[in-house]
Amino acid sequence: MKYKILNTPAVPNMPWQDKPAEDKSGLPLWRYSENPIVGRNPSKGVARIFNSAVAPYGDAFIGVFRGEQTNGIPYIYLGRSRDAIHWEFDEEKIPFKDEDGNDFMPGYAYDPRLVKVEDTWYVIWCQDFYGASIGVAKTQDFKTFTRIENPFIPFNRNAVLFPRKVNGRYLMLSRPSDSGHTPFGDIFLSESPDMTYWGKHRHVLGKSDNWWENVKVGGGAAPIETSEGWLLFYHGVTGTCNGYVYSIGGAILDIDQPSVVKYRCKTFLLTPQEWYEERGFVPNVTFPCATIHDAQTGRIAVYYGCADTYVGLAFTTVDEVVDYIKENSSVSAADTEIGRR
Ligand code: BMA
Repeated sequence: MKYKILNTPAVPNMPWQDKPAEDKSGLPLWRYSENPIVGRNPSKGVARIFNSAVAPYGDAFIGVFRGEQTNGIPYIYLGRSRDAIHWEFDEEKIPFKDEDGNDFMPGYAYDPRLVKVEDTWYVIWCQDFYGASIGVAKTQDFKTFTRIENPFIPFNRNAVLFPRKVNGRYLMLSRPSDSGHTPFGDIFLSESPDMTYWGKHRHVLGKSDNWWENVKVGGGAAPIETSEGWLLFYHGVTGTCNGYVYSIGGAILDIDQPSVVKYRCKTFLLTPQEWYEERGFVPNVTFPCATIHDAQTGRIAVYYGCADTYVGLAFTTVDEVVDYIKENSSVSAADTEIGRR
C-alpha cells in the first residue's frame, strides 16, 4: 500500500467487493452490486431508513439508523449485523437518558453519526433545540445512552466527531444552517477539552465553483486518519429547477491542524445515478454518514443515504481515493488558511 490508514483496528470481516472490470466511470468509488442494502418499510412503524452510521463492534457490526416513522417524525434506531450488509433493527427507539438517568428524548432526531473516541462511543445527530441543532449522547455498551450537553446553539446540522483527540482536544465538524432547507453552508471545526465546552471555531471548507457543490457542503463520515492527512467524505449540494442534488465529495485535512485543507477534489466521488439514488422521497440524494475501513488492506466501505429512502454502500481503497483526490485537487485560499478571522 502506498498510503496507510492509521490508529484504526483491522476489520478483516468488513464487507467488500472488487471494482467491476467494466467500470468506466474513472471515479474511485464503486457501488455494491446488491444496493440498496436497506429497503422500504424495514421495521414496524418505520417507512424508510437512510442517512445512517455503522461501525465494527466485537466480531460483528452495530449502527445508528435514521428511521422515518410512518407519522413523518424521524428518530434514531439501533441496528446490528454480522456482515454489515444485512441489518436487524430494534423496534424501539434508542432510549436516551439525561445524566441523572431520567428519560430525555428529543422531539425528533435525524442523520446520526457514530464515533468511538478512546473507550466511549458517541452518537451525534440533528434535533430540535429551539430550532435545528446538534444532539450528542455517549454509551459504553449500546444499552444505556446518556445525553450530554448540546454542543452548539441553533441552527446547526451535520456534526461529525473526529475519532481521536488532536492536541489533547476533541474535535467536531459542523455546518451552521438556517431553520429550513438552508441555501448556504460551510464546514467549520470546533474543539473541546471535555465534550461539553466547545470553542476555537475555525472555518474548514466552503462551497466552491464546482457545479456539484456550488450551493453548500456538509460533513459526512467521521474523518479517517491516513498517512496523508484526515480523509473526509462530505456532501456537496447543487441547485436545479427541480431541487437540490447531493453528491459525495472528498478532501484531505492536515493531521495536526485539520482546519487546513491539504487537498480537495474538484470532481465528485459519487453522484446520484442509480434508481435508488434518483428515485425516492427526496430524489437525487447521496449522503455519506459513515465508513468501515480496514487498516491492513486499506479497504474502505462508505455508507450513504440514498434519496432519503434507502441505505447504499460503496467501496474504495485508501490508495485509490487518496491518489484520485490528490490528482484532481484544487484548493482555494479559504481552504488552505487556518480559518480564523
Ligand atoms: C438535508 C438533511 C438530510 C437530507 C437532505 C436531503 O437538509 O435534512 O437529512 O438527506 O436534506 O433531503
